[in-house]
Amino acid sequence: MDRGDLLTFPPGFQWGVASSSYQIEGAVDEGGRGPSIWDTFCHTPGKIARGETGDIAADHYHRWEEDVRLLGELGVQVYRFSVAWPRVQPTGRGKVNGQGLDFYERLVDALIARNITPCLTLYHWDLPQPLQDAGGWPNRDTARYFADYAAIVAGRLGDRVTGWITHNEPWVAAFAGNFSGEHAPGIQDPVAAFQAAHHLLLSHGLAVEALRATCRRKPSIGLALNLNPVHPATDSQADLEAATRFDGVLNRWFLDPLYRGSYPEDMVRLFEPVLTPVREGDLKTISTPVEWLGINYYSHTVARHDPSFPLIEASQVQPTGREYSQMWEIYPEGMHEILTRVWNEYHPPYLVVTENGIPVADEPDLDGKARDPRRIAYLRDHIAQVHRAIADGVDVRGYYHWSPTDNFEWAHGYGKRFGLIYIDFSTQKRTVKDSGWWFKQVIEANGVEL
Ligand code: GCO
Repeated sequence: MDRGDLLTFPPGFQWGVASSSYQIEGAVDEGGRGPSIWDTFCHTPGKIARGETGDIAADHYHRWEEDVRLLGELGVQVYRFSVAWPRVQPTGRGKVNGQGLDFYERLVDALIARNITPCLTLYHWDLPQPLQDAGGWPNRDTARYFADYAAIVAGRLGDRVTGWITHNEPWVAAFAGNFSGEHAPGIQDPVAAFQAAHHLLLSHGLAVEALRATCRRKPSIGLALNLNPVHPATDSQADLEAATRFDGVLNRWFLDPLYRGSYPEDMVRLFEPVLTPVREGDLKTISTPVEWLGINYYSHTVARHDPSFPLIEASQVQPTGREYSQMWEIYPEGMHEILTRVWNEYHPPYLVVTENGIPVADEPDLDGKARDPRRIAYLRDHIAQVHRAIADGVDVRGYYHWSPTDNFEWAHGYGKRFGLIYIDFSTQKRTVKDSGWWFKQVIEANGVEL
C-alpha cells in the first residue's frame, strides 16, 4: 500500500549490499591464498588504469570487523559477498587451505551475530591461476573442479549460509575475459570464449547438485546475470536486427539454456563457426531448477548495425542528450523493463536485484562529509522502478546495492567509486556517504520517498 509519495515494499522484502572478494579483500599473499587470474592480469603492464592492482584494495581481509560493524550501522539486512576460490584451494583443486575457510567462517558468524543474512557468491571472477595454466574455463575439467570447490565451501558453511549464488555474471567472465580480453585472463579467442561460457554454465549446474548434496541447511540457490534491455539506435531494419543479435549474445545466450534447456536457435546459427559441439546431458545439467534468479542491472544498451564488429555485427552507442554516469547512461526505466521481461518470458520462481549502483566522482568535503546527491537520485529512481515491477506482478524479493564501500573496479582500478561508504585508499579511512544514511532510511521504512 503506498502512502502518498512513499512507495512501500512487501513485508519481508530484503534490502542488502553486494561486494566481491578480489575487489575488496587485498591480502593477496596472506592466509594461504594462492594467486588468481586477476593477480596475474593486474601485474601485467598496461591492463589496469594507472597500473593499479587488488593487492591491498579495501584491505577488507584485515578490516572485515569494522566493515561488518558499518553494515550493521546502516541496517543492511543481507550482505552479498564472494568467496575467493584461491583462498579455499590455492591451486584450484585438491589441497584445502583451512585458513581461507576460517576467514569466511568468521565473517559469516559476525554477520549472523548482527542479524545480517549472508548471501555467498562462489565465483566472482578470481579463478586460481594454476587452473588457468591448465586451460581455464575453456577447459571442461574446470567445471568439475568448481563443483568440488562448491562442496568444500558448503561443507564448512552450509549449516549457516542458506543464500547461495554459484556465478556472478558468466557473460563477463566468458566474453570480457576471453573474447575482448578487457578482463582477466585477457584472451582474445572467440572459440575459447564460447567454450568458457558453456563450461561456466555447466559448472553452475554441477555446483547446484553439489550444494544440494552437501549443505546441512537447505540451500536457496541462484546465480547473478548481468542483463540489459537492448534498444536499436534507430528504427532502421539494420539497427533493429543488430539489437536482436546483441540481445541474443548478452541476455538470451544465458537465459535460454538456464530456463529453456537450449541455446537460442538464431544465435547458434550465427555463432556456428566458433561453437564447440555440446555434449549430451550438458543442457539438462545447466537447466537444473534453482530457487531464484539474480539480476545485476546498471543500464540499457543502445545498439547499431556495425559490420566491422565480429560475429554479431553490432556495437553499442552512447546517444547524445541523455544523462550519463562515469560508465553508463542513467536509465532507471530499464530496471522495470528487464525485470518484467525476464519474469514474463522465463518464469523464474522469483527474482532478486543482486546489483545496482552508479560510479560518480565523490570525495569528502571540507567538513569531512561525503555528499553524493547523484547516487541518492540514482538509488531512489531505480528502487522506484523495482516497486513498479512488483506492482506489475513481478515477484522481486530483494534489492542489493552495489556496493557497500568503494572498491577495485577491475580495469578501471580505483577510479570508479560505487560505495555507499567512501574509502580514502591512502589511509583506508571509511566515511559513510550521504547515500549510505539515505539507504538506511529506505531500509527502516521498507520503502522510498519520491
Ligand atoms: C559487475 C560486477 C561488479 C562490478 C560492478 C560495477 O557487475 O560488473 O559484478 O564486480 O564492480 O558491476 O561495474
